[in-house]
Amino acid sequence: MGLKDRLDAIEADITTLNVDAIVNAANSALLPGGGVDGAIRRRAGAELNEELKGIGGCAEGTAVITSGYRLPSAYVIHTVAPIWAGKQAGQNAVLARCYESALKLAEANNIRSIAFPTIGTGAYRWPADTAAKIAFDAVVAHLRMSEIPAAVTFCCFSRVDRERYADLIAALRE
Ligand code: AR6
Repeated sequence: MGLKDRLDAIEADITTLNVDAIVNAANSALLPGGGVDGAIRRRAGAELNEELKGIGGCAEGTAVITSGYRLPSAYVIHTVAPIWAGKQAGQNAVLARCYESALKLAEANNIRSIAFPTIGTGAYRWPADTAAKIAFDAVVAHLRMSEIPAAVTFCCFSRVDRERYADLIAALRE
């Protein structure tokens, strides 16, 4: 299967997706938040809060895995972006590590299909185009090295974002 066949960009609520794992844009205390985290916790149910309390925290650029409870997806992989501090702050590698860490955890758990939201682009204020390039490059680098996960979905929350990722996929050289 070619690289492009393993990638997809959609506009959807990530909590509705029938994939093995969805990724959450969490905070480092793993405390309840808004945005995608709020949506995931609402749909998963209270057990997810309890499991996250037990884990206690997650450093920027790292990831932890939990059950998906009442979500259609069996797992949730939680990762934490840095809060955008401007172009000069040199945080790109940390945002890239969010994707790398999530994909490594997916690989370790034999997760075949995974969906990412646009991590960092909401409350943490990353410019959408900058974040998309970082996300895309990190995902492609992983897929070039590993067969697992077989499929990665960029789950966007706006048409503009979906088109941005669709353009990146279309321009990809195998
Ligand atoms: N499905 C897919 N994408 C969504 C959904 C959804 N249901 N809801 C929002 N988005 P954010 P961050 C998009 O703020 O910037 C949290 O409260 C949203 O439109 O969720 O990494 C945590 O607790 C945006 O494009 O994550 C942290 O404190 C993208 O998901 C902090 O916010 C990410 O926005 C993390 O901020």
